[in-house]
Amino acid sequence: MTKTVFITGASSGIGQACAEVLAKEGYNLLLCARRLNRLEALKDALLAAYPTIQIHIFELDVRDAEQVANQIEGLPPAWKKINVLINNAGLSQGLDPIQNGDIGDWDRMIDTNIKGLLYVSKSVIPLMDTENGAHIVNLGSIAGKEVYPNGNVYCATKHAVDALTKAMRIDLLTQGIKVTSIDPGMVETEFSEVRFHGDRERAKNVYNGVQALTGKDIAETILFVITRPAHVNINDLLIMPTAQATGTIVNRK
Ligand code: NDP
Ligand code: 8X3
Repeated sequence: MTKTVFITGASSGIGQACAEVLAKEGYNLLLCARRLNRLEALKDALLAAYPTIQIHIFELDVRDAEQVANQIEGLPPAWKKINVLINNAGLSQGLDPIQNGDIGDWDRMIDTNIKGLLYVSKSVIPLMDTENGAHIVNLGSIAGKEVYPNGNVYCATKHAVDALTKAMRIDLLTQGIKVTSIDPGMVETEFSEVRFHGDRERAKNVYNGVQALTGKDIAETILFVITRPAHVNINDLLIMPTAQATGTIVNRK
């Protein structure tokens, strides 16, 4: 049976890499993000490479509770059996001491990383195909395991994701839905560019002298996690570049 994976934030970085890796493995894909043009290009490229799979894309801002409910409720019937939900959409905005923090940045992180993940999960859980294997994979972070200078609100949102992953595992236990947290250190994506509000130079410096993880590294890890036997669940997986020991201790060459 071909399984269906729902990926939020598939227009870039880790989410896009998950789509690429899972398409190659023959999964059908439900892909969403705000930038529909990117999803269209990704869909075209993946279908050209893997013509036997099916892909459905749609525009979604996970911060909008009503839009999330309506879009998921309005999915074509054939897409209403979901095996894997990858709650990947997320962002960091700003890297300032809390006393200088920008309230708009705080709101965007809290609304996306915590509330967005909750809205999507609430709508997708009733559609999960528990008979054939159902799994929720939440993108946490090293920032959900420790707190680093100026990381304050972003770290708080990822600590919340950590708590929600544990809570989901308890609440969904009797439904047989697996729940996993994937917690990466530095992954070179558009993440830092978004954190620094489009300052590409500052973003590039984050990865200077270090071989960061790639989106593909994380996607391949997620593939491993979702292909364990039915009786095996990986609860939590912290994955770092070899050159990174903690959120801030990095061996740069
Ligand atoms: P990118 O910026 O490359 O990708 C983020 C994705 O999230 C984009 O597809 C973006 O799509 C989507 N997104 C952001 N806001 C929204 C929204 N409101 N509604 C829908 N989609 C949204 O970053 P990454 O790939 O690195 O980040 C993916 C996840 O991994 C995040 O949760 C991040 O916190 C986490 N992570 C990243 C690490 C890193 O070092 N890069 C390390 C640890 C965790 P669009 O803008 O089109 O809506
Ligand atoms: C992203 C990794 O170290 O910038 O979650 O917080 S870090």
